[in-house]
Amino acid sequence: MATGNAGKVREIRRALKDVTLNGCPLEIVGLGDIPPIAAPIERGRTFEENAKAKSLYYSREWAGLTLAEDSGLEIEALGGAPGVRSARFSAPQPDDAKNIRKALRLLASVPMPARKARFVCVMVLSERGRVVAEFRGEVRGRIIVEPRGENGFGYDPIFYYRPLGRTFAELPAAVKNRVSHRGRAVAKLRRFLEKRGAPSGGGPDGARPVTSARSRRPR
Ligand code: ITT
Repeated sequence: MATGNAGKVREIRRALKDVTLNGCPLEIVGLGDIPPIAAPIERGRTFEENAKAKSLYYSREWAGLTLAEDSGLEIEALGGAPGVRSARFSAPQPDDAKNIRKALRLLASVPMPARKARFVCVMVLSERGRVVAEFRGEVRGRIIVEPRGENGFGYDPIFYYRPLGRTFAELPAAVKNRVSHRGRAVAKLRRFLEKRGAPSGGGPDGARPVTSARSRRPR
């Protein structure tokens, strides 16, 4: 997994823990588990661009399958911000608590019905400099006025998920995984890996097919 975010690795490991490829268990390693590789700068304007750039970059350094994901929170009243800037919203020295405080400050005068938001996750699976497949997941919620809950990471304490009447930080990991943007994307990835590992092969179910232009080896 081409990510330095331990929260992402934890959630994806958990979601894929019983998947096998041709009868072999998957071993999932994050960037923290291997010798350091200099990180690429995220310059993309969309989650898709960033996920693809990260995936291709690291897949040239790694012999196995490489999964990168770009994710973030889009708040309607802020014109979709923080979006692709979610991790660095409170730059120059961003962290989760400062990002949350900034979002709440900007929303201070916005009434609850207008505090609509969605989490988005785009995953790109690559192998040796070629994109293999892409998966997208989204989940809608509201931004509450004060953080609640201790689980998860990032903006989870202020993201209220109405169907369960809790913030994501108030949900056990397994429950968040079932409904979250990442959980939805990873369910598609899971189906793809299960088919890819099957003896007869077969096309991905729920994966956006990779066209010849997309799968061309980047220069
Ligand atoms: P990598 O690029 O190394 O994967 P990152 O944390 O910088 O790690 P992103 O650029 O994709 O990753 O930024 C994602 C940010 O969006 C993350 O740091 C959180 O602030 C927010 N985010 C994404 N998924 C989230 C989730 O499930 N719960 C809460 N916040 C989330």
